[in-house]
Amino acid sequence: MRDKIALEEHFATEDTVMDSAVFMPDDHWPELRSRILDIHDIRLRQMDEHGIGMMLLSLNAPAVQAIPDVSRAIDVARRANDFLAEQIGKRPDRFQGFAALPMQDPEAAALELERCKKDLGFCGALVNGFSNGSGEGAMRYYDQSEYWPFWEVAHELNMPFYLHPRNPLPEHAKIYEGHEWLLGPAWAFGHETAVHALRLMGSGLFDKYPRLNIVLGHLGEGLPYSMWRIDNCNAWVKAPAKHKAKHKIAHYFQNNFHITTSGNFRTQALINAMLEIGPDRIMFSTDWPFENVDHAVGWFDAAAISEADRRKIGRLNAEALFGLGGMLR
Ligand code: GRE
Ligand code: ZN
Repeated sequence: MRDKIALEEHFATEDTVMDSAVFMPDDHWPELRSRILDIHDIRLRQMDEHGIGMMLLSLNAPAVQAIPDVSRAIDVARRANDFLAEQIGKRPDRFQGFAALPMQDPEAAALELERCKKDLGFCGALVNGFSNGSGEGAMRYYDQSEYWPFWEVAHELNMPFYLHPRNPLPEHAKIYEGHEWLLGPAWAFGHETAVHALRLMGSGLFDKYPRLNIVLGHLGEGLPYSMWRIDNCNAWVKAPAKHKAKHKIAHYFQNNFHITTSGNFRTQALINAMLEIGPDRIMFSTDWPFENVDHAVGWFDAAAISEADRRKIGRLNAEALFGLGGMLR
């Protein structure tokens, strides 16, 4: 398929690039480093070669979210966003952007989101999971009440929010002790992110802000496969739901969430997702530079789905969600 749009596609700045080093074997780090710091050379060639018309770019992980010093978090986010805007300005027909946000300070995050929409023309935000709080082991999840004014701004600005993975803090990762291979993209990323997404759904946030759009990568971080069980386990007991939200969790998943194919190139999983969230809420992505564009595209272009669904997932859904109509070739 030509002219695909891809939206979990990362870059790094000199401030954040080393955050990605731990995820790569030493002998692959020079290659990843050159891929992630590049915008207009290797990346654009990959896009041309594999039928990607546009990438929506986002900062690498965990970057801003893992900076405990709030003023530094604000500064790193601002600089990354300014750099990204400059790069987009050189090829607005091929690149658009997601804001990095200093979620450690909800008010500063809302202001940066507004700046990124109004001054820089970004089409959403991408945040790497919880933010480090002050003090050892402190984590801030965005269902917490101090974040609701931030969500009000995101809702008002109609800016989709991509909740991207990060690892749990070492002091909260005891379950993985001695099994470090489970950290990162193999398992811990998805688990961490799925729980965060469920916290948002169960908090009642989407009852208050019903037009909020949250995007998850990796075909929904396992949630499509588990959605029925989350709402229907032990149904014979007929107890009321224990969460604060008005509707079943699946209601929010199907009305406030979108998922992408980043890093999960498996037709069986895609079809499960199409049956649970529907083909209108799934969007193509690769997860460059952590995954290869040819692996994502080779799979997606040939996947056993209808051509109408391929057009929606490959391009049309992203065009509609991010209002990209006017910017595309
Ligand atoms: C990602 O951001 O998607 C990512 C990492 C590190 C390893 C793999 C991966 O940040 O997909
Ligand atoms: Zn990613």
